[in-house]
Amino acid sequence: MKRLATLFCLALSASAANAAILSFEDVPGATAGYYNNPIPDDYAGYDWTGFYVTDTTYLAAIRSGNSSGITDGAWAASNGGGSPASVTGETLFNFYGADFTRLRFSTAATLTLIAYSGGAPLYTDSFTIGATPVTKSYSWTGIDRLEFIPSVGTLGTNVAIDRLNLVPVPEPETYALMLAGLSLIGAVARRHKRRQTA
Ligand SMILES: [Ca+2]
Ligand SMILES: [Ca+2]
Repeated sequence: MKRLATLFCLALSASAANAAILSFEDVPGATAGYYNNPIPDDYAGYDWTGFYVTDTTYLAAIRSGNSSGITDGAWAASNGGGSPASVTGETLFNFYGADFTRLRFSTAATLTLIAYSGGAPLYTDSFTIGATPVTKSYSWTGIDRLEFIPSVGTLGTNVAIDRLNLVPVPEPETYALMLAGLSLIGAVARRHKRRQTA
């Protein structure tokens, strides 16, 4: 009985393996000290457009830059060149927030986030980004695409993004599997109890 419960918990945690705060520490092919490491498609189960990663080596060195945009580990994502960037899921996901920092230039800048499902905008928010990180929290559920659109300054607006909290929405078959596991545990527990009372 105990072993069955353990197995069930293992299966549950495996199905939740994608649920994570992305810190961009493990992007394949990224070179330290280089400013434009693209995030490849399928990284963490998402497709990335206009997204790059940079590390402390680079961020500490760039002109008027800072490394404070990295709020966890040694790497952060950014919209290379100050352009809009987006992340797309192959299935629906929830967006719970991220840390945002303006990487360069002293002019005030805003960042607009727009979340879509099936091409229809569901959620949006705009806020000022500064040279110190701001942690934003959301509960944007059931989306398949999230856009990050910076206001365009003289030289573009480079935004560091770290601790990006994206959680896949479980698919119906995952729920079915969980239900099956639960009823199996229930059945075994009942049989166990019958045997004890017999
Ligand atoms: Ca990081
Ligand atoms: Ca893909």
